[in-house]
Amino acid sequence: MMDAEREMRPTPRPTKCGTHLTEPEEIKGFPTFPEGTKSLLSKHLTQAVWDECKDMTDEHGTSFKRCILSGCQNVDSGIGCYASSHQSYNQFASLFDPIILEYHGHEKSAKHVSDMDWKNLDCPPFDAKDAKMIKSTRIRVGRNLAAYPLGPGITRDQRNEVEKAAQVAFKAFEGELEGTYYPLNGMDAATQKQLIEDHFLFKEGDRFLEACGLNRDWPEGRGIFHTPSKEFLVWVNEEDEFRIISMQQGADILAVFRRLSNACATIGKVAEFAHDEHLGYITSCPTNLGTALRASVHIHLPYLGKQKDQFKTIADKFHVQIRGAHGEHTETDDHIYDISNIRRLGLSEVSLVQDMYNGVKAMIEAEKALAPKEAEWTVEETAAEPEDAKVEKAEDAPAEVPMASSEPVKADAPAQAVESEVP
Ligand code: ADP
Ligand code: CIR
Repeated sequence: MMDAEREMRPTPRPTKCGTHLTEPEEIKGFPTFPEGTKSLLSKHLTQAVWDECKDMTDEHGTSFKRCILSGCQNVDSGIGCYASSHQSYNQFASLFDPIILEYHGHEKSAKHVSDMDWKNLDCPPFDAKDAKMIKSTRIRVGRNLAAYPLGPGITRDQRNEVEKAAQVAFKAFEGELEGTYYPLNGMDAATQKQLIEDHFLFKEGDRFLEACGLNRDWPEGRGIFHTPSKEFLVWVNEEDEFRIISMQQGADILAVFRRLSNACATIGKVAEFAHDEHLGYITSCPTNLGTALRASVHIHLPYLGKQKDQFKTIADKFHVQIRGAHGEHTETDDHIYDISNIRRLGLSEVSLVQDMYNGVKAMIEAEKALAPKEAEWTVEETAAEPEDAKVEKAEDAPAEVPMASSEPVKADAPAQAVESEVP
């Protein structure tokens, strides 16, 4: 379009954001958010950024409007945007850069560092009695193939090619990493439900992912690889093309990290993942950039869980976040919390698992100090629950957990001050 022609066109009226927006093209004018919207998108999508990017597409043809639809539709988003390709982080840099800076505290000139050597982790086993509070441990990383767009921009054929490439790569796994790939397409409903309930498989229908195009053609091209023990798993074509997961019952964080680090070294030899010096591993959600690592425990904290302020203070101090135990955006109804590192970018994998270990250790100490002396801190023994906690079940929990509001950090705040609710 000629400049003169563009100047002749009337400026579209601002577009009100909300659930009525279902397609990117419906965002015609500058998006306006309801009062009280706290997403980083609403903060950093200025008129100047909009004017620059509104008609842009990335090198694969996915539009800027597609990248922001999630946050324009879901005004309760913490972040509100997804990248459609590695290149879109550069193409739409005027939006992504300030979001990355605010969320991660990672300057444009900063380099990402990596260290997945489990021997560098300082995590002596927990005392046997303390370890009983921890039900299970899980560490995952996200990866995407360098040769393809990210999920929001991938075509159906490309997604199926990624699934095929994944199946080839899985052949490299040996010993405790050897397993079988199960496509979601054709999996019976009962098996799928059980795998989700047992925390092994992703759920379907996330509204944030739906809006950015990540759920297209579901369930085709999606699946799960796992070992017979289900202690090592890989999700294929969910939010990222690969989610590599090590998990097991109990509190042995070192064993879980050792398994993950061996698995990543193995698959890294047969698959080329999208990566650069500044952003580390490239992921569709800007919150996961860098390590794309989330190390978590499911831990029973009936006393500390009741002390909201203290719980949140410890979480902030040790850079961990508190989630419900059934995945992101879930609540807890049995005093079991998901405690995980909140930082992802600019720090090594070892440092982030260390954050989680340190935070969990501090929470265990706080729980012991709050519990009556005779109490036993086990998941099974609900007798240890405080009396008022026993009657407070799911319907009361939402106001309490996750602990943090979704208020974004101040521009000068360090990354660790970011909300516990996302990612
Ligand atoms: P992510 O894959 O980003 O870590 P979710 O929070 O949605 O995202 O978790 C995915 C699944 O993994 C959920 O079923 C969740 O309960 C399970 N999960 C997470 N951490 C643990 C853990 N420490 N032990 C057992 N299951 C876990
Ligand atoms: C949001 O902005 O709140 C959602 N898009 C989720 C952001 C972080 N979570 C994630 O990537 N899993």
